[in-house]
Amino acid sequence: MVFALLLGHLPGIYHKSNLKGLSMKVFKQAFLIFIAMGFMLISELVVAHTAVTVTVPKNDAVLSESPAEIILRFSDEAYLNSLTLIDGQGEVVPITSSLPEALARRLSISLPSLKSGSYTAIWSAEGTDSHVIQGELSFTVKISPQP
Ligand SMILES: [Cu+2]
Repeated sequence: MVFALLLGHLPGIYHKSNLKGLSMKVFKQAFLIFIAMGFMLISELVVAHTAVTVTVPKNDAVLSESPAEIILRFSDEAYLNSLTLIDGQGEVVPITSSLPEALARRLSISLPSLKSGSYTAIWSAEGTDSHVIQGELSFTVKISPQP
């Protein structure tokens, strides 16, 4: 009787423990995948893509004279794809000088003489890992009238 009961339960126990072992294995795998994904996410954030570190003028700067140039400084070498300067009326201000073509950490864009007003430079650059970096830089020129 006890033997029969044991025998009857045995496959059940075996099956259960096997299932438990299997689900544990699946759980462990899922956990490892989860950890790996976490690491991938973190490394994606930590592995620094080229980023702009300093701009001249600074964003939102108020300048007493027309800036001679815009300087974009990057954490690593970058190419300038484009730079568009827009005035306070939304009109594109033509940049007469040629844009820098070389790969550099410091990109300088010579500006034409600007009159008083607000300006926004919209730029796009590309790091050596071919990720596109975009930014906007706004500044105001406030030239005090000559006495
Ligand atoms: Cu990148």
